[in-house]
Amino acid sequence: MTTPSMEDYIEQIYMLIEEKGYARVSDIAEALAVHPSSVTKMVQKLDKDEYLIYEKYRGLILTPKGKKIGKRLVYRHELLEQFLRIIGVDEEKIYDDVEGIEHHLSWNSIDRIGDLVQFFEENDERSVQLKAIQKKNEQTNQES
Ligand SMILES: [Mn+2]
Repeated sequence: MTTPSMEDYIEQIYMLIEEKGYARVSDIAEALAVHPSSVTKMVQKLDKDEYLIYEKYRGLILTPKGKKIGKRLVYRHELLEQFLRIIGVDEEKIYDDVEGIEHHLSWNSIDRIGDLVQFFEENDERSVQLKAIQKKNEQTNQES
């Protein structure tokens, strides 16, 4: 089992390796806004749990198990951003809201949200209808 904190690290490491080809302790620390010593500690735990292989002077690589979960965590983050965008959440709130909820939903909920995103993507008219409801509610709220 992974904890929310472990998930943040694996997600970030996966993204760094995708973008740059490697993930240094200093880059991870910067991305997560934590002290490098916290990164070293977590990386050692993730090594022990076989999510990655860490060698002090050679950097780290994800194991197949780490890669698999990393890929799912990045997918989950992106899906939730898409979901909040579709339902009309303000752009500047989306990232923080996803960070706040992503670790607390079951994969069952994630998959159902995936269905909903697909439901909206398959027919633009559905988004138009949702926007019409939101506009109506906005007007009602202003009146009361
Ligand atoms: Mn995230």
